[in-house]
Amino acid sequence: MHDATHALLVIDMQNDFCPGGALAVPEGDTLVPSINALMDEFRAVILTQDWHPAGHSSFASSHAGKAPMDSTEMPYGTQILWPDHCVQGTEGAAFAPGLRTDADLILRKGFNPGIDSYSAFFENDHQTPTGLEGYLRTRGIQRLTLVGLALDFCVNFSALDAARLGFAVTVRTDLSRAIDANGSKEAAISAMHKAGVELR
Ligand code: VGL
Ligand code: ZN
Repeated sequence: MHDATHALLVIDMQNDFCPGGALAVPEGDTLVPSINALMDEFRAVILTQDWHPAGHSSFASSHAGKAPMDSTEMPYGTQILWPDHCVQGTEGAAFAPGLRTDADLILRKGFNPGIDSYSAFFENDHQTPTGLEGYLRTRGIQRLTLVGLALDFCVNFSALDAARLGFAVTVRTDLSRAIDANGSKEAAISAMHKAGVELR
């Protein structure tokens, strides 16, 4: 059992990121039993949920002439355009079947129509906070273990922000899977490594 300063952050284990979902990550669903078991080892467990309004600006369908996996320039930088996914209240946004949801906190992100939020800490402008940092600090949490989906997007951005904020960060790559668009998996692993994230 880890002590109370060490939290488990379970990123975006939702139907749309599992096989059969709108933005399926290969083998995403296979992580559920091991993540459930890992929750027993932590006194603090936080789940995140990608939670977009219909017509969100990260959806290709919101941009004339664009297809999923195209990019567009947003005021905050380049944005990959995704298939419609994790629309608030839909089955696709629900947690993967069997995932334990007896967590301390369920943090939703990506709800602002004009900006995406891969990270559990900041939206994609790297400035607008989600509030998670304050939640963790006021609970005295200093170390984080991250698992979930997707390794090269939401896990990666969350881990990089957490490391930058001064948390000690471990990513369990065995309990995460990547979308792997255009080499994004290797790029994410090297970025996390460079940032001092422990990868195991
Ligand atoms: C994610 C792409 C778009 C993720 C969320 O959870 O990694 N990726 N929205
Ligand atoms: Zn999303």
